[in-house]
Amino acid sequence: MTHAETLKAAGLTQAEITGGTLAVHSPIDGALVAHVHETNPVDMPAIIARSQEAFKAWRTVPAPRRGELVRLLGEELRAAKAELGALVTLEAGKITSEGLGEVQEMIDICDFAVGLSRQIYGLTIASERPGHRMMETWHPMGPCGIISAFNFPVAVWSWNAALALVCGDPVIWKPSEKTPLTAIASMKIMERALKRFGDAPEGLVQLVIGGPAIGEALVNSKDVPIISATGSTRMGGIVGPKVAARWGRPILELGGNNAMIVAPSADLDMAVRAIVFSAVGTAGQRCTSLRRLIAHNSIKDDLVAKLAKAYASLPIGDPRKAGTLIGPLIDAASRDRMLAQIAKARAEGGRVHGGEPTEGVAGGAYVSPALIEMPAQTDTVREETFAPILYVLGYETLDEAIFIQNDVPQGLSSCIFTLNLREAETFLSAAGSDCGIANVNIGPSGAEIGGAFGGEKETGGGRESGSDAWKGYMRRQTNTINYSAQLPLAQGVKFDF
Ligand code: UN1
Repeated sequence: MTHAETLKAAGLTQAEITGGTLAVHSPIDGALVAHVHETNPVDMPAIIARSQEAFKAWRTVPAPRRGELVRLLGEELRAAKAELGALVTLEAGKITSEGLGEVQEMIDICDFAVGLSRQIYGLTIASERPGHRMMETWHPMGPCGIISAFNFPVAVWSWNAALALVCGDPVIWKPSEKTPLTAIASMKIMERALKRFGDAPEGLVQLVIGGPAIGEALVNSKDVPIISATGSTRMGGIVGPKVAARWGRPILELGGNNAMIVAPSADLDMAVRAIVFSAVGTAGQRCTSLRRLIAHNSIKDDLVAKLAKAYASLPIGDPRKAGTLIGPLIDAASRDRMLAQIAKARAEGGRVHGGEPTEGVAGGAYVSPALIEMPAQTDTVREETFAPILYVLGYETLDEAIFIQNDVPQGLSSCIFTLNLREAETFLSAAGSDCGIANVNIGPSGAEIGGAFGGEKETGGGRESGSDAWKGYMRRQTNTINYSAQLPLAQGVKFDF
C-alpha cells in the first residue's frame, strides 16, 4: 500500500491531512505525508470550558452506562484494527505485528474498563462510635488532560481515556507532534462510538494538536484537575511541578532504564529470546525496552556470544514487510543521539558490537542494534537513550547485581532470569528491585494491561492501566453516617455544654 492509501483506509480525509501547519513525516522513508491543522492556543480556554461543561453532565451518568460508551469504542476499534495498526506503522515506524498489537492493547483496556464500570467500589469501615457507619465513595474528578508520546501513539491515550471515561471524567488529548495522524484517526473511531451511544455530552472527548503552548494550557489550567503525561523525564520534570503547584494531580510515565539480571541457573535460550525482543523490539523505543543486561560473570561471555549471533541475523528494514523485526527510528535526530551515546560509551571503555547506520528504506533512519560490553555502570549507562542500545555488565553476587540494577535514576521495569527460588524471591522482595514492574523469567517490556503500569524515582510514580490505577482518576470521599440519637465524639473527647 502507498502512504496515501494507508491514510485513506484509516479514514483520514484530504481536508484533515492538507492545508495545516504541522508537517508529518513517515519514519519509514522520511516522506512528507500530511500537513495537519493545529489547535490555536487562544482556543484552549474554550476547549477546557467545554470539557468542564461535559463533566457536569457526565459525572451524573451511572458508571455502567458510561461503560457502554467504552464498550462501543472497543467494538469500533475491533472493526478498525487493521487500518489503525497500519497507520501506526506508517506514522511511528512500528513493524506490522507491533502496530496491530498496539491497537489490541487499546481493545484490551476497553474490555477492562467496561468491567470496571460495574466495579467502582469503596470500603465499608468499622466505626469506633456506636450507631455509626463509615464508608468510602469514589467520585469523578473532572477533565483529564492526556499528553502522549510518539512511541505508543494510541495505546497510551486509550489506557487513560478508557479509565477516565468510566470514572466520569471528560478527556482532552494532546498527542505527540510527531504522531497526530493516528490521533485524528483514533478520534474518528471514538466519534463513531459516541454517535452510537447517543446522548454523551458535547465535548466529552476532545483532541488538541500542537506544540508546547497547547500542552502548557492544559498543564496550567486549574480546570483540568488530572494531567496524565507520558514522555521524557525532562518533560515530566517541567509538567509535574507545574501541575502540583496549582494543586492538580499529575500522573507521570517518564523514562525507564530497565535491566535484566541473568543468574547462573538461568535458561539461557529463553533469556536470549527475551533479551532480543525487549532490547530491539520497537527499535528500542519503548519506555520498557531492555537497556541494561547484568549477567553473572560465569555465563556473561557465553551469553554475549549468543546475543551477538542473534543480533547479526535480525532482519532490519521496511516495517511493513513480513519478516522485518526492526523498523526505523522515529527520525534522524534520534539516530544521531544513538550514535553519540555509543561514541561516549566507547570512550568510557565500552566494547561495541553493531550500532551502525544501516540500509533500510531510503530516507528512513535505520540502525543495527548495539550491544555494548561495559567495564562499569558509567554515566552514559545511567542515561536513557531511546534507541536499541543494550549495555552489558558483569556481576559476582546477587546483592551486587541488585545494587547495580537499582543504581540508576529511573525505576520503571526490571526482571531476573533464574531457576533459583531464593534468588527470584529476593529480587521481588523489599530489598530487591526498586522498580514499578519486576518480572521473573520474562523480559521487562510488553506488559499486559491488567496490571498497574508505571514506575518509581525519575519514572514519575504514576500508575495507569489495570489493577486499581482507576483510583488515580477519581476523588475519594470518606463518609461517616450517624444513625443513632446521640452525638458521641471520636477519640473519647468530651464537649458537653
Ligand atoms: C511505553 O513505552 O510508553 O509494556 C508503554 C510495554 C507496553 C507499553 C509501553 N505494554 O512495553
